Amino acid sequence: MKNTTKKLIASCVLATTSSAFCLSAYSDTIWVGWPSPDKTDERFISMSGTQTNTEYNDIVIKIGIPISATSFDLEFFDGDASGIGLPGFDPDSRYDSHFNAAAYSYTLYEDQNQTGNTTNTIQVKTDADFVNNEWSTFLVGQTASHGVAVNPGDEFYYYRLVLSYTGDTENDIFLNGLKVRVRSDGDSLPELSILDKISVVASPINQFNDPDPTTSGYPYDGSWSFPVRVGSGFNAPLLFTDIDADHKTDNSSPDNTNTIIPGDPADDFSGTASIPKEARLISPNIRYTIFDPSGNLLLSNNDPSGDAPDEETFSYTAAGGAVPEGIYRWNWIGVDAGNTIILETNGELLPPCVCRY
Ligand SMILES: [Ca+2]
Ligand SMILES: [Ca+2]
Ligand SMILES: [Ca+2]
Ligand SMILES: [Ca+2]
Repeated sequence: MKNTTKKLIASCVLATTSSAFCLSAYSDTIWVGWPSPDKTDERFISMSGTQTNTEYNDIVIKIGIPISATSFDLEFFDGDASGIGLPGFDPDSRYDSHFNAAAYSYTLYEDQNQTGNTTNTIQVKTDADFVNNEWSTFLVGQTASHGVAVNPGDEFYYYRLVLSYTGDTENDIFLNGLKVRVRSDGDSLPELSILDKISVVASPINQFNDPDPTTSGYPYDGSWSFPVRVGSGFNAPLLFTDIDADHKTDNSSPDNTNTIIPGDPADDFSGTASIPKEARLISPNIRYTIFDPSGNLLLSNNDPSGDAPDEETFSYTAAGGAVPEGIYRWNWIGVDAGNTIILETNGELLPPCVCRY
């Protein structure tokens, strides 16, 4: 796709008469979120389909709750999908753009063995269970252990969260922005990482209500920095695939197998006599760099993918054939506000924001 314009805590108690403080089962109030636990940074997971010039994928998030924890909380920001279409028109809606769209299903499974099983469902909710433009509860005080034996060496209780659109992904008009965050008790932090593909976007999603770069104090600067974790004994090569970056010319690709599909609308669209310049342009032209765990530059790509279904892949194998373990960095700049990009890697895509609340 697509830029979006063209289409449409802890429990708190009053301690004294003059102040309040929070008492919690948790040793701290640190939330780990994807893409962040910050409701003000204007960055989102996006779920959308063919009618918004993008590619639909279920979003699958691996959740690790430390073995030392006894319970955890899981929340969604703007898990609703109130949208701007009819029926269900909501003039105050944020971060959703819909027209007669169906429901979203959000399901948490036990997945200790990381097999993708769907036999042990922990919780199911839909977009109707969540509020607009705020955090709300998916689970609170959930027992960390889920009744399944952990494997030798496991440091976490593993869960899998699957976000799905239940309607026609080819023909329905829908774009749902949301965030996910988790916290647990004990001394170790929980983890969130992406399995399969992830689509991200910065506001505006709802062009009538969402902040954009012309808004005072708008925080998004067009950059995303994704950590990609590679474990020991990784089977080479390490793959980085981007889809729907909407590069304006799309003349090349890292794998030299490029099909030229220019962005529509293009990132850094500079306007024509009849079509004004995009209000959401963030310079420069969309691009990315990739660094290895030692900080060495592996690739500088100034011409990522064009419009969906265009996709491009960079394949990395170090000298000698192995892929060293550690945290790689996939750094994007110039990603216009409202431009959805889809990312996929066979490493573990960790949250781009390391800020914690
Ligand atoms: Ca909303
Ligand atoms: Ca939403
Ligand atoms: Ca740009
Ligand atoms: Ca796009």
